[in-house]
Amino acid sequence: MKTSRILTIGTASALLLVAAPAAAMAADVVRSGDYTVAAGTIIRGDLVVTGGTVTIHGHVTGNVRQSGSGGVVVGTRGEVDGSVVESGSGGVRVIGEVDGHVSEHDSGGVYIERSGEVDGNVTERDGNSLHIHGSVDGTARETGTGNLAVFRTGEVDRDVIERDGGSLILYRGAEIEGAVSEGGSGSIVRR
Ligand SMILES: [Ca+2]
Ligand SMILES: [Ca+2]
Ligand SMILES: [Ca+2]
Repeated sequence: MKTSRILTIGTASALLLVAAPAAAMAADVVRSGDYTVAAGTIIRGDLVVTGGTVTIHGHVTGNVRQSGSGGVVVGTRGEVDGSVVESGSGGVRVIGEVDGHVSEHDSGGVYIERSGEVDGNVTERDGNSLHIHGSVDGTARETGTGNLAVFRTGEVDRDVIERDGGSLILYRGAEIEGAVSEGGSGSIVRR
């Protein structure tokens, strides 16, 4: 900028348009193998990836569905407006934002990191565990062999439910606004 004048809202909007990402994709995107949504990229619609890990540093306006080997990583600046559904081997790691639900099936786990935000429910099934260091606005549920742990920075606005093998582990400082429920062979452990 050569001038130091204060930008009007109109001018600022125009600049944002000029700076809009070059790689904006209109249709749903279907890929096989590892796939990365780069920072600044917007996928307008759903992203479907089979047989590879999908890493999101940009923005997906629809749902993200991953199947087969590989998992899903929503990076620090990654945004998913819809839900994330993962199956097959591999898990889900949320460091950025998911506006919908997170649903994991089969052998992997789910890790909501400290900066991670999920507006919907988080469900982890079958093998492995659900670890919450960040915020979940809906219900957190783990079924199958693993544990459900809410760490000291973790926040869950609705219920926390653990079933089957494994325990429900609640660290001091964890904030849970709903009910806490443990079923199956484990127990509620407070640390
Ligand atoms: Ca998978
Ligand atoms: Ca699992
Ligand atoms: Ca369990």
